[in-house]
Amino acid sequence: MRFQSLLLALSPTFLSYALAETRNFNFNVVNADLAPDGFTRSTVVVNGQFPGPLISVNKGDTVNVVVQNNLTDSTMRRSTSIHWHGLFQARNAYNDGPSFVTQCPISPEHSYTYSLALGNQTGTYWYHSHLASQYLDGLRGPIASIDINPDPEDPNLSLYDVDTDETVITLADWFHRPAPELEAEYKLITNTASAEELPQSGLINGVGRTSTDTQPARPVFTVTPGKRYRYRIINTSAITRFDFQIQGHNMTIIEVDGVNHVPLLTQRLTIHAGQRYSVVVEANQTVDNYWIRAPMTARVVGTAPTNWATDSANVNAVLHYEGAPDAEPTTDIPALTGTNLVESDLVPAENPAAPGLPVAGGVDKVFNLVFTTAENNVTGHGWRINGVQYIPPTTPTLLSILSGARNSSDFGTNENTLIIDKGDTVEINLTGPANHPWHLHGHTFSVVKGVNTVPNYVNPPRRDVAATSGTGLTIRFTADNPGPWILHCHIDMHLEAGLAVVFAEAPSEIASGADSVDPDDEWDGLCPIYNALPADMQ
Ligand SMILES: *[C@@H]1O[C@H](CO)[C@@H](O)[C@H](O)[C@H]1NC(C)=O
Ligand SMILES: *[C@@H]1O[C@H](CO)[C@@H](O)[C@H](O)[C@H]1NC(C)=O
Ligand SMILES: *[C@@H]1O[C@H](CO)[C@@H](O)[C@H](O)[C@H]1NC(C)=O
Ligand SMILES: *[C@@H]1O[C@H](CO)[C@@H](O)[C@H](O)[C@H]1NC(C)=O
Ligand SMILES: *[C@@H]1O[C@H](CO)[C@@H](O)[C@H](O)[C@H]1NC(C)=O
Ligand SMILES: *[C@@H]1O[C@H](CO)[C@@H](O)[C@H](O)[C@H]1NC(C)=O
Ligand SMILES: *[C@@H]1O[C@H](CO)[C@@H](O)[C@H](O)[C@H]1NC(C)=O
Ligand SMILES: *[C@@H]1O[C@H](CO)[C@@H](O)[C@H](O)[C@H]1NC(C)=O
Ligand SMILES: *[C@@H]1O[C@H](CO)[C@@H](O)[C@H](O)[C@H]1NC(C)=O
Ligand SMILES: [Cu+2]
Repeated sequence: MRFQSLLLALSPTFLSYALAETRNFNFNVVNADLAPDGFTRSTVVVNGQFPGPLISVNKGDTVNVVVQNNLTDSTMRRSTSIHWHGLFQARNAYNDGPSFVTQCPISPEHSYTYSLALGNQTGTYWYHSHLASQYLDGLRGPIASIDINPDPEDPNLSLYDVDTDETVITLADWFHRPAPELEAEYKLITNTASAEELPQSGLINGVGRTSTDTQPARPVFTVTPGKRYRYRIINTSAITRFDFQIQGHNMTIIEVDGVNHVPLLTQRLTIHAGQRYSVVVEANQTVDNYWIRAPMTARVVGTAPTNWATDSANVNAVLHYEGAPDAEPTTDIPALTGTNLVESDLVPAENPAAPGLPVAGGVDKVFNLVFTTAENNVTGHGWRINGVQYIPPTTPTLLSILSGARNSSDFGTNENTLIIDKGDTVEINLTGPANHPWHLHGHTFSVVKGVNTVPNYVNPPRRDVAATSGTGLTIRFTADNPGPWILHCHIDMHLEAGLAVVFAEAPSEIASGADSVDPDDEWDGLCPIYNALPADMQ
């Protein structure tokens, strides 16, 4: 239930203190045989379930997640690390999660506790493995600050009535073969066409179908006529994007990657890997059952490898009105109709301007990053940024900084590490093929130029994942969060094949002073334990 009237009667300041608490979660990372689309395979999952458990929290909470690594299946990675996608992690970069950027992986039969202070962040986030391509094997799940304690300062609280665990919608692509096998195949030097490894199915809240296997019941989202629902849609995919539409209903977008945006009505939307949208849907149509559709599209080039079996349009759920028959809609699944969301129409609710001056390059630092494919006989088929393929170091970037690294030249060439100073306004121009979704850790950024051809410095969308259009992508942010933050393509195979740079943001401030990052003893122990492992346990 909602406590809206009570909450609005209290002062926001009092509330943020009154509601903030410490919440503890136990994540047992295990191998489990699951069949989310009817086909049984061994997986890497939290507490035996896919998607992983919802972390339901309030503004201001501190979240402790004890990750126990109980992985045993040697066809997949045995170690692990978890990234908390979208959390800023101020002074807490050591708990951000990407292996070899901010930590060494958690070894089998060991545990590590991630302590996450949410600060003033609200909205919708997710977590996933950030070791090699392990999240394809299942380690992904949602985080949301929701219902029992809605953010009392949410400017759009009055726009919706229902926001619960049941209104979180995770979309995922699902693979039938283990990630290491897919990764090796993708990187083969003979894969000169850069052909993608493609999923076998798309899942909505962990349920999907393939045309060949048994057909699990479709997920059902039940609504009470007259109520307005805040659905939090999370694209946890590793490669595919989804087009999302609810038959007979429009959606009003109010949140984009944790940032409140001015309400925008849309008939459907495209959501890229890593992105989130909160939409309000009003259950004001004839009592009936309606199709929720999320057909997948993969950014495929070349000839797909032999495992291509995607039934890409068979990603459907049911919007069920109370009072309607307990059945699927009687109509055929309709084609997508109406107008799609145009990302550049989104306007942040607060302080919408991009940092810096409203002219190209009107910032303290400009990075022009050109990305291309390239092959060599050592690392195989890969991706390069300005000619460099990112290959993770054995010493995590954070540890190098704490040990004295300050300049780009203090890092290996393949670490592709770029320095920014505290307080810098930063512009990044990414030039390369379309539909690569770029994610920056530690920040949200202004999408100055995405699908729009004329840069918008006045009120561009603000988020933490944005895809390149045919004309590249220009983003801006302010360096107000010292830490090593990776910027990478969220198509997981591309990241593994080198499509990343790391920003060492304010390295001196990371090492000492009021903004410093001080890892605990448990973190200090991760590298020695991991480095002592035989290769098949890593
Ligand atoms: C994980 O391993 C720990 C330590 O060996 C054990 O105590 C625990 O029961 C295991 N949990 C699961 C879910 O396997
Ligand atoms: C949240 O806190 C961060 C870090 O202190 C600050 O930069 C940001 O402006 C705050 N945002 C809001 C909406 O208060
Ligand atoms: C929702 O929030 C936006 C941004 O603050 C504001 O412009 C709009 O008026 C709000 N709508 C309602 C119905 O409160
Ligand atoms: C998820 O992201 C992938 C990769 O960008 C994209 O192809 C897919 O359409 C996204 N899903 C949705 C529902 O937008
Ligand atoms: C959805 O929006 C479109 C465009 O504004 C409008 O024509 C249509 O009637 C709306 N549909 C519903 C069910 O509100
Ligand atoms: C249903 O709700 C939508 C979105 O709030 C609104 O645009 C539409 O006019 C409503 N339709 C009816 C029949 O009330
Ligand atoms: C960065 O991108 C903007 C917008 O596309 C462009 O106008 C500008 O020339 C680029 N900056 C540099 C230094 O190339
Ligand atoms: C890889 O090695 C083969 C055989 O030595 C050579 O013909 C080929 O040019 C090499 N390819 C690259 C990309 O270096
Ligand atoms: C970093 O490089 C700059 C310019 O090359 C140099 O002045 C500075 O001393 C270097 N700092 C360190 C810590 O090596
Ligand atoms: Cu990519």
